[in-house]
Amino acid sequence: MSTSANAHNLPETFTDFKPVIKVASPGRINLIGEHTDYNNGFVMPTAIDKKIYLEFKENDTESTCRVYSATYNAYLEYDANNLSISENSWENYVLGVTNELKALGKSIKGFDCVIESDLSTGAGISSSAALECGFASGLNALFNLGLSKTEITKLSQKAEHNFVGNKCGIMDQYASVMSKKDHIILLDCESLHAEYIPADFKSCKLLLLNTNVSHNLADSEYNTRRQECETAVEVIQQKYPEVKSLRDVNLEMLSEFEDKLEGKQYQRSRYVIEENERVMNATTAIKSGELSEFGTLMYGSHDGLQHDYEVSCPELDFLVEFSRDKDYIYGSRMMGGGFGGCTINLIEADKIDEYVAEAAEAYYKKFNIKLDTIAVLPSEGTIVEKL
Ligand code: GAF
Repeated sequence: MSTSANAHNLPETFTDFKPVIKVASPGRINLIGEHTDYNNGFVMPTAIDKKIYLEFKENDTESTCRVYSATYNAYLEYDANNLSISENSWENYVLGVTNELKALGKSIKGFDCVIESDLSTGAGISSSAALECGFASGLNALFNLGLSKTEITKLSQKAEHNFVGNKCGIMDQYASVMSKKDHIILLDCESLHAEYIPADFKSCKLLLLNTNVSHNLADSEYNTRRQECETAVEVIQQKYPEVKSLRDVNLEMLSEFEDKLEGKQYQRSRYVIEENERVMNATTAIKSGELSEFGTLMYGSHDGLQHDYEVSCPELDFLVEFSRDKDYIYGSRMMGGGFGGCTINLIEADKIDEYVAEAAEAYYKKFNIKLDTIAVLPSEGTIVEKL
């Protein structure tokens, strides 16, 4: 990895950088199961072949940490023993991970790190988790911290809660670290039990269409949705104390609380319960090769996210609608937290070029925004190499 020092007076160490650890940390897609992870439910993600690459070496200082993003030509220097939240959001992923390592009592000395990426940000393919998990995995290897992969996913999630302020679930970090090439994961977000299912879509491929919008509601609305679900659980617990999360609630039970739940808590909860059920049905459909059934569930997921959970946006809805009457597209839905980013589509491989041209033209006509495609393959989770 070569570095360029144009906009910064980078320390000399970066002009002749000799790393000892190299990490490839992937983004993720999610086939179905959206906003279910923080409700202890089920998701179906996998890592993709678009990644963040990080290289590390010690720098012989007691606690000076130097991080250079070659992709963004951005430089951060901080003291591992004196951490505080930054106003630059990307810095908080790095600072947050360092903070969680310290909170676990792990000893970190000074180091230099160079980051490069071919993972789009703001596209809903989880560049955040890739950065957190990649950074944590690199420091784990550099300082022999002895953390397991599961510990890395959990501390990265905590970093996002405590430094970035996004109360995310565990899906993105888990997928980024634990995925297996050519497989998707059926993940139980309560037990963290993972079933690896071969990603066999016959003559179809997964295609991401990037709206190239990222509405800034995303973080605040995300935390509000989480809060609505947790409050609903508190109300349900008054009658059913054994209920720990919406995962333990079925639609019949929920209907008893229709009048007691405030605001939109009822429709949010109904969506989560139905989405968990869709993930289970999608698992059966994929295992038995029923792609039409799987696609129908994808559309059902989008409808719930659009109308009940209300985390979609006009650009995503337009693309999903555009696909509905095409018999070579089995399913389409918004993916990730929402309010922008990508749709994920299950489409006959030989129709991709034709469809993308048609969709891009219609999308540009409607929104005056360029539509991008991101070709993805189910890939291996974080790879750490000692050089
Ligand atoms: C974001 C979060 F980070 C995930 O934890 C998950 O909740 C997802 O939105 C929605 O399914 O990617």
